[in-house]
Amino acid sequence: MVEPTHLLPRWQSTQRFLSSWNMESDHHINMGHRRKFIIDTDTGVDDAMALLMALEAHKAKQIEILALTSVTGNCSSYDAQLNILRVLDAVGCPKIPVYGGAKEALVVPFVKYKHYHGKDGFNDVLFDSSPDRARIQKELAWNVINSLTRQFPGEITLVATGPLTNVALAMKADPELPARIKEIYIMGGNKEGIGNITPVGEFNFVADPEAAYTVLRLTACPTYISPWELSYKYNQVELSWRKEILGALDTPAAKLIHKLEQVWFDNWPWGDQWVLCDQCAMVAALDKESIHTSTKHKATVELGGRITRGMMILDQRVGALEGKLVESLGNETSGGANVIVIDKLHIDILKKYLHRAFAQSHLPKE
Ligand SMILES: [Ca+2]
Repeated sequence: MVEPTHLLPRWQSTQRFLSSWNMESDHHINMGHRRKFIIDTDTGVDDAMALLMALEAHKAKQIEILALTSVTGNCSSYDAQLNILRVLDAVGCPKIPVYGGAKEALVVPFVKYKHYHGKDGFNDVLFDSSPDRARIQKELAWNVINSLTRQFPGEITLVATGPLTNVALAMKADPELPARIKEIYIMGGNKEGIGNITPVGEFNFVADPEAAYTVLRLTACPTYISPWELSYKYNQVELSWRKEILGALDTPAAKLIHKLEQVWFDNWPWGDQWVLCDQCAMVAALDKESIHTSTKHKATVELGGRITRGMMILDQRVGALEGKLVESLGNETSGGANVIVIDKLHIDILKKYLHRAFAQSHLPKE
């Protein structure tokens, strides 16, 4: 379908990004070119699964992970680094560089009253050994995001599965960064005002609303949002499939996730639904064919509000997508659509990537 030009999102006004939006060109990329990834993570349990999905694709040479950066969210950035190393070691990828990142939110430090992933992000389960922290690189997240995108302009897919603090800092540190990123996949925000940490707020956006606001305001490439509603309401993967099919796998990757998730399974509140968050953003990043339905929106993030701080706001008024209502939004986002909200995934493709992630060997595929 040829879209009317007045509905084109702002990134499509820049010719250089046309190729990253075009499915035909994606097919070409998947056929011969190894896509480059940076993954920014506040490594909780769902981040660990998302990382395993990416690492399997890395080992299969579908993608190349250039850097893993940690951010404070589900746990401290410090603990997130250790968790990343544990995941890397489970699948034989110890050489992928890991970088530290923001220790707190941009403006208002986030105070957690409930530790859904335990205090350490990995449900406080015990391990026999601990990876060597000397493996953490000296360079910091926002610097490495900027330096790698300078090295590979227009080539890097950025996947953010935690609060957007590092990404916002990187964009603020170098205003040219948004033009160098190929595409961004974010787990965060909400499209129907359904919350998980506040009545109307999703955790990653509420943990650092100013960072989410900044990234949505400055982004200049196709920016995919995997919102809480996709995880909670529109993505029905059965817990019984998780337990019977994935539960039967005993690779080191599967054993790691079994151990982490068991804490939740002992007191599971979601019935026969296996709630997935970062995994949804990751499968979309790995394989666009997994996106069943998506909608372009002009989005921003509420920074005030007694109850609504951190809520993602979609401007659905007539004229918003064409960029005609800039003044009435206080110039928060210039132009029209700035995000693509993922409304629904192909569950069979999501399951395929999850199964590959759990089933992968603990050895590198070299
Ligand atoms: Ca996360």
